[in-house]
Amino acid sequence: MKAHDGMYIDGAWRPPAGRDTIEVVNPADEQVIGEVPAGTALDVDAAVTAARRALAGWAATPPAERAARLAALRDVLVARKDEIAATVTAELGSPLKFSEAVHAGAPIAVAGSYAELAGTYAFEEKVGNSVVYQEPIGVVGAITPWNYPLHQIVAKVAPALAAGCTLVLKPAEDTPLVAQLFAEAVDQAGVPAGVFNLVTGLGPVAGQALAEHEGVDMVSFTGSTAVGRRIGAAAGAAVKRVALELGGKSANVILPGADLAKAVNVGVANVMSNSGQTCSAWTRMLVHRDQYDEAVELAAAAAAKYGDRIGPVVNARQQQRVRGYIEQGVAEGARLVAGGPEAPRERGYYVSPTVFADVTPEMTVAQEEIFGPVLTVLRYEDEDDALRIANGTVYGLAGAVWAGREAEAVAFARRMETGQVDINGGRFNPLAPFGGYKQSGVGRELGAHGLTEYLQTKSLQF
Ligand code: TXE
Repeated sequence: MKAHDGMYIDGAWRPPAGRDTIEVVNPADEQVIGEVPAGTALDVDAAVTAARRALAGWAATPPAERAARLAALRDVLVARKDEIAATVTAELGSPLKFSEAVHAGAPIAVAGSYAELAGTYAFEEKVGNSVVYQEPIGVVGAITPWNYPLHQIVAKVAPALAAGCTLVLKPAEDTPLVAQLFAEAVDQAGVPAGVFNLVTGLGPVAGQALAEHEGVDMVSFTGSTAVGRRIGAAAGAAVKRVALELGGKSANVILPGADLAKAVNVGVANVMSNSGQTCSAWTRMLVHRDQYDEAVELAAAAAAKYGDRIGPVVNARQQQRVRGYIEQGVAEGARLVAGGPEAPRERGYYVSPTVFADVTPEMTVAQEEIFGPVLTVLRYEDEDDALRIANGTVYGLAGAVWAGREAEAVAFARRMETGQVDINGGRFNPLAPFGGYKQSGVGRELGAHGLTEYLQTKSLQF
């Protein structure tokens, strides 16, 4: 795979300050497919300096021109869609069809939505005898994970650019190649030098240097709750804006009267897609006790069909971690009805599509984010019990409700402590705000809410 040996800073690929590199491995066959430079605090500093220099010019660029650059960026991503899909498949291991539809498709939709929003958003508003201006927060440090590597990048970069901010991106070390491709796309789209900068590197080195840099006005982070907590604490101490998209343990609540087979099949597909590496995945299926046995049977059959169709998880560490959770589920008394801890293949970081029945709400597999193809099926007595279980984790990122009547599903969803709920299946909407209640995070991404995160407000009184 093509890889740059430099950092994209101030509109050009520049040699890194140090010599260390990071090997990029294809998790499907464990082959090294490229290497990228491991950035240091010096690279981060150079990138932040470039972003700060570019800030005044980009902030003063009329929104219509920022919108035009975003539209150009979307067009480049469309033109390079096949390359994006192939790159994500090589470094994340996801099946090519999924990479085309989701790993390339979603960021294109999001870039397009911000091309429109940048041109229509009310950056200036009259309120009584005041004029209220929405101004860019400044230089943004964006730190992204590997699970939806391009989507996570675009969900931060596009609204920040629309808002008039400049950025430094530190992408996940497992998936830096699509981040380099994205930097090329930004360049091709004619975004001025210094507005977007890329530093590849390790989290505790380059990531931490970026999060703690005093030239950064806002940190936008997506990743583990443990790292998010530290970044949030450091931002609090420095009194700087922070946006955190963290873990989830979302509930898929199937109310009596719903189409059970559909709800179960879509629910299983939701958890298995991207090999379970989705922060919003519906990893807890909640079923009424009268329908429980039937649902478990359907879920086991659906998971068995996935067999070889899902890709591996991203690396050996994650494979170990997921298999460890499966072992713990068995040890705590949950009943395996599909899959299990054994690696299904000798080569590649694969995990079998796994379903646990007889899961009780306090079990580790029902409380912690596993981030692998593992579904837990829980039994509830009545609606209040279902709600208690649904709300009974530290997380609150997403969820689903299925019911015979839509109004019934909506009423239940309104009582859930969570940021996004799909009603009877739902459909991805790039304009719908996405983000967490409770420990799933701070702030929202996507749509107008996502743009607001990168703005600060000034009012003039007349
Ligand atoms: O995440 P990390 P990991 C969850 C999921 C997964 C677990 C561990 O449960 O099993 O986290 O994944 C950068 N300062 N999610 O270890 O380490 C890192 O380089 C600054 C959920 O891969 O949080 C990468 O760019 N940055 C999640 C990013 O943080 C640091 C998606 C995420 O990596 C840093 C991914 C530091 N000290 C994992 N340490 C979601 N919400 O979608 C690391 N990083």
